[in-house]
Amino acid sequence: MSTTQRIGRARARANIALAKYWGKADVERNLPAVPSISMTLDPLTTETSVEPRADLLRDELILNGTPAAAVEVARATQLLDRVRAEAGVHWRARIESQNHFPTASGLASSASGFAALAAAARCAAGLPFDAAATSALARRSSASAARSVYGGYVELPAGLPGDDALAALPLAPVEHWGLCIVVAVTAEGRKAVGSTDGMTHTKLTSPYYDAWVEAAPALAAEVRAGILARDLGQVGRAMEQSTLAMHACALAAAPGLIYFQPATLAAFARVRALRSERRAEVYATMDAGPHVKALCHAADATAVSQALSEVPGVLRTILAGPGPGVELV
Ligand code: 2P0
Repeated sequence: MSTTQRIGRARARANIALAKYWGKADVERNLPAVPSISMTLDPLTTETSVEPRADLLRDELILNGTPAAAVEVARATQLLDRVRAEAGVHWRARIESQNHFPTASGLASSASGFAALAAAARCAAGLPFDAAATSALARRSSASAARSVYGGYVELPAGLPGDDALAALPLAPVEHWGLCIVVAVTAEGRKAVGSTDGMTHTKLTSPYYDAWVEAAPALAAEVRAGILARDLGQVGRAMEQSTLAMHACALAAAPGLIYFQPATLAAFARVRALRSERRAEVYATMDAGPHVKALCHAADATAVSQALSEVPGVLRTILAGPGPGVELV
């Protein structure tokens, strides 16, 4: 291997969906059945390097300093195979990926992880930076990762079966609106049912799946319009409805998927109480896990964090503003 072989390095951030993705239009190509809209989070970063190596027979993946499980290596290899095919290269790589998340934040790292890996792998293969191609590549591995390629407020449209170029689109930059998300962490450890399995199970068994897929575009349109108008009430009401409709659909699967813990509902209730008591304009969302994410103006974030910290079962809170998209470093 020549000594000029480049190492690709990239940094990407986690994101939280304000309009939820749940369900696939095409499992093979990992195309979402509904549009989703997210905010990229500033402090929650993943840094990944891809080092092409002539001496390796297969790819290696070091996650947070430890060799990754075979299933995780296989997902990384699938992504690298697409990059190698496009660039016409045949090396194997040593991948190192480090999450700089607050300790045990309880937040998924697949979005920031695959966005960083996609950018780093394309760079290592000598492909020019191309945000749409990076987003489409990341989306194949984890649809929410397509959104982390862009900063600020981001939309991933629903996919039509077979549309392998589907990528996220930037909706508004970081400077557009300084909202804050307060994450109320309610449990340690990994969730019981992963998102991919949860979506498949829901589609196969929930009588509400078709209703969710039908309702989701209008909710995403409300979130989009609210972001563009900087109207927190419009975004927040649609976000809560999107959250609860997604969970209602999953709860009605057989057997039902319950991502809530008692503290989840207690924190959700506290958010609504803060609103009804006019102490803060704040709205809540939950993903495929027990944590509650509260969306508010930056000026209210400290008060919201304090109120959520007092809820029994809330272990800690993390404050996050909008952050930039993927960066080559
Ligand atoms: C979201 N979630 O929009 C939704 C809300 C979870 C609940 O995107 O199967 O890990 O890898 O494409 O990206 C989690 O889904 O799923 C997710 P795959 P991913 O943020």
